[in-house]
Amino acid sequence: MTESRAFPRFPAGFVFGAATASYQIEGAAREDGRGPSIWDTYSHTPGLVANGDTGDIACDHYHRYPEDVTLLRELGVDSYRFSIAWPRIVPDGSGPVNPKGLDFYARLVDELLAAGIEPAATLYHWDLPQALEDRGGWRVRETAERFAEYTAVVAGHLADRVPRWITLNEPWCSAFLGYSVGRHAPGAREGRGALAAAHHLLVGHGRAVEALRAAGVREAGITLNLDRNLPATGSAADRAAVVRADTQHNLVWTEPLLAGRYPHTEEETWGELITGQDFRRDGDLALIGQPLDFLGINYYRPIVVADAPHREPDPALRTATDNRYAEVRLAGARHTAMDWPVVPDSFTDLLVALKERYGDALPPIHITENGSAEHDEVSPDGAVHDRDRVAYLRGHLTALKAALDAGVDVRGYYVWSLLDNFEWAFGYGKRFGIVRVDYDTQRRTPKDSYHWYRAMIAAQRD
Ligand code: IFM
Repeated sequence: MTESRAFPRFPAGFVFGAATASYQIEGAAREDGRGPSIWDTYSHTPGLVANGDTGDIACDHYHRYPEDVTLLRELGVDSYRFSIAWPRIVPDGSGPVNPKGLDFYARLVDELLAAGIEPAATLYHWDLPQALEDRGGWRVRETAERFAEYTAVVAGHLADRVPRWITLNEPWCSAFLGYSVGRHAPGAREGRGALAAAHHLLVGHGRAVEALRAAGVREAGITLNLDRNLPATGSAADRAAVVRADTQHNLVWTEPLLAGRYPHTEEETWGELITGQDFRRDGDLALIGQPLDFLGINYYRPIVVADAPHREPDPALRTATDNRYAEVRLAGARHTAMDWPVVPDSFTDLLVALKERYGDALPPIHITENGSAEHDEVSPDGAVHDRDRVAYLRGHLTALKAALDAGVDVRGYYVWSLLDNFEWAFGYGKRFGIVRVDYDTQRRTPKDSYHWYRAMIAAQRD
């Protein structure tokens, strides 16, 4: 599967990569001194994850990383984005550092460098040490301080070999899926607790950037899952619903990070939940809004929203994601195995709109995740002919190129994901990999999308 039809062409030096995350692939959950994380607790709580799946073994990447680096090398990527498991480094969240945890990432980094692949490390992809959650988790400011300490330890060991660092992955998920919707660890359903978590994640990001700068890293950034929110109709009510959805998903992050302010639409979005809050301090905006070398964006789909009443009538019981809008299914679009609509143009629109809003304050962008879960089947020939994923990748890379042509400064693209893996509350049932993982044998099988992506990268160099 090497047809070169319609490969988009990117500028010289554009970075092509693949991404994964620690809890989703590593396994070895109780090995070499790793402490428990909130995802161990969550996944081991009956009924929370589909099929009772956990990350205990996952893709066994902890032991099989040389084979996975070989897959990356043969793919021809410039860079590999992985995440570091905080509970491997500081098992109790504070206090003693675990040298075996540091050793694992040093070995992985050395293996990547030997294969000619630039490591890109994410410091927090949701596996908070359980001990910190027991002391309040992201609801409390102390967690941001512990995050800065952990960052200093890791960067102190790896800054000389890892050029690109991402503080947080998708803080929206940490704050709102974790502390409001309850579909991610730690599984809370709160109002002000979730808003405090959002703020403390940003404070933690700022403190981590300081630690990364002190360690002399080449590039520091953050990854956001920004949403393209579209109104269900042209009505004023639906357009106002889009403003609330944008505030909750996007502006809560981009305004402090890129414009040095809190969203001016936060009161209409959160009402009493946000007024008189006491978690913000003088100086926080300057800390959060430090210049970044890049902004990471994870993009998968647009979201269609319509005006709706609060789900919870009693304001005292309301969660932070109860913002008077409802998601509507997008008619006419193909939907992936996640039931997400496939609309590549909205990827271009999101990036162009971001540039229009923030202008020169927008740092260079790396697309740190993009990909699709599909209903993969192993053919009698042993291959996985994942045509829908190939079409998704082709469409989104073409849409990305359109954003570059429109003047958006995008420097890199990482496919999600190298491997099929633990898709959080969906368990192993949803497969995002361009490499199939047979969870019984741990056998890796590159899918057609892997071969397509490899040919696309190779074509850039012709
Ligand atoms: O698997 C996740 C990843 O951990 C974060 N971004 C979205 C992916 C697909 O849901």
